[in-house]
Amino acid sequence: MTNTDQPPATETTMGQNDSEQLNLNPYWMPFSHNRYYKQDAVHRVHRMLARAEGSYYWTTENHKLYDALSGLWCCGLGHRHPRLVEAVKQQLDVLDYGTAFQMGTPGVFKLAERIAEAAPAGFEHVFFCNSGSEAVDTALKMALAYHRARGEAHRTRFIGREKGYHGVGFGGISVGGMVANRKMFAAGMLPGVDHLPHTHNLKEMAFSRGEPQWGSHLADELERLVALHDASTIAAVIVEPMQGSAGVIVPPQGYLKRLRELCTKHGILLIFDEVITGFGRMGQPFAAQYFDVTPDLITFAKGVNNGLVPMGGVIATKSIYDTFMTGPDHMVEFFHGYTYSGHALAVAAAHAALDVIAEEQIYPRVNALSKTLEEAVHGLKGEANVIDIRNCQLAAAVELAPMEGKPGLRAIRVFEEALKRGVLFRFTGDIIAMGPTFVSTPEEIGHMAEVLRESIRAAG
Ligand code: PXG
Repeated sequence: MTNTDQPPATETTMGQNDSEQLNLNPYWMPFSHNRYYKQDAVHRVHRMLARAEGSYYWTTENHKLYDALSGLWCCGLGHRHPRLVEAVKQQLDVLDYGTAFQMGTPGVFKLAERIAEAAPAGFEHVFFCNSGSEAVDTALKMALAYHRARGEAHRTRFIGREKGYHGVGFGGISVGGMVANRKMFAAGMLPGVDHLPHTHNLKEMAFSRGEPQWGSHLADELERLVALHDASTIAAVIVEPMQGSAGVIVPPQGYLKRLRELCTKHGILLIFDEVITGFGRMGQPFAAQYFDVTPDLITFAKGVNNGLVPMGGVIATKSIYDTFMTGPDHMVEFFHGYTYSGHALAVAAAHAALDVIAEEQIYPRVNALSKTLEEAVHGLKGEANVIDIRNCQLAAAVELAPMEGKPGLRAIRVFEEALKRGVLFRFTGDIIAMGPTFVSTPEEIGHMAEVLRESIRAAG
C-alpha cells in the first residue's frame, strides 16, 4: 500500500464547514463521552473522520492521522485494501443477501473450510455471526448445549475473568469483568457466573517485555472455584488469551497452559475469545498457536475480513460439533443463528483478507514488526508519569499515572495532544493502547512512539 500525503479524492469529500453545520445530537455515540464530544468544538478537533487509506485516516479538516489501533483492532491489513474493496464490489454484482437458514452459498462453505484450516488441529467447524459480542453469545450457548447433549445438563456455570472484555451482550457482560460495563445492568446478568482474578499487577510485572514471568499461579484460582462450586456445575471458562480492551494485559508465562490443564482435568470447556488476537495480530492465525495452548472453542470477528463488513464467528472442534449431530437428520440441531450469518459481502471480504494474509506474508511481517514495536514502546520508560509499558506481538500499552482525583483525564490529554501531532491512539482509563496495522513500516512505528513521548510530555 502506498500512503500518500494527499487524501484520496472522493465525491463525498466533506470540508470542515460541513462538519460544523452537522446536528450532532441525534447520533448517540457508542462507548463515547457524548457531551464532551458534542458540546465544545475544541473537543472535536481532528475527530471527524472523512476518508481512509492504508494505515491513515483523513479528517474532515484534511488532517492526516496514523491509525495506531487499526480501526478498533480490526483493520490490520490497512484501510480500503484494494483487494478487499474489489472483492466486495464484485460480490455486489452477483449476489447481495443470500437467505441464511436452510440455504447456503458456495462462498460461505469454502470460507468455513479455510478458517478451519487456519485453526489448530481438531477445529473443523465454523459458525458465523456478525460481531464479537454475538460470537461470545454463540460460544456460550454452544457450551451449554454441548454439555446438555452429553447428559451433563447440570454444567451450567460460566467462569470469566476480572477485567475481561467479551462484548456487550448479556452473556458477554456477565462473563466479562469490567465493572463499568456491568454495574448498570446487574439485574440482567446470567446467573451462576464466577470470575478468575485478573493478572494485571504492576508491582510484580511492570515493564515486562512480552509475557510476564510472574503470575502463572493465578490460573490455580480455578481450582478454588471448582472446590467452591463443584466441577459438575461448570460448563466453560472463557478468557481472552491476551486481554485487549482492558489495556493489553499479557498472560503470564505458563498461565494459559495451566488453565488448559485444569479445564481438561475437570471436564470444563475452555473458550478462547480471539476477537482481537485472531487473524494476524499475534503473528499466527490465532493466539492458540502463538501460545501453543489449544482451547475447545475459538471466537473471532474483526480481523477475519479486516473490518470491511461486520462478521464474527465461532470455531468448534470436531467432537463438539459431532455431539450436536444426533436425532433425526431432518431436524435442526442447534436452535441459533442470525439473519446475516455468513452475509455474502462479509464472506467475499473474508476470502480476500485470507488471500492477502497469505500473499503479503502477513504473519512473518507481524513477527518482525513486533520486535520494532517492543523496542519503540519500551523506549518510553523513564518518561514522567509512565508507570508501565507492556507488549505482546503487535499490541502494546503504556499505562500512565492518573491525575490526582481525575482518573482518565491524563490519557484524554495525551490522546488530544497526539491527534494534533497526527496520530490516533486509543485510550482506556489512563492506558494508551496500540495495535498498529500489519502493513506499517518500522519508521511509522518509531514515529508513533515518538509522538506518544511528545504527547505525554505535552499533557503534563
Ligand atoms: N471479545 C473481545 C475479546 C473483544 O475485544 C468483543 C468481544 C466484542 O466485539 P464487538 O464486535 O461486538 O464489538 C471485543 C471487542 C478497544 C476495543 O479499544 C476493543 C473492542 C471493541 C472496541 C474497542 O480495545 N473489542
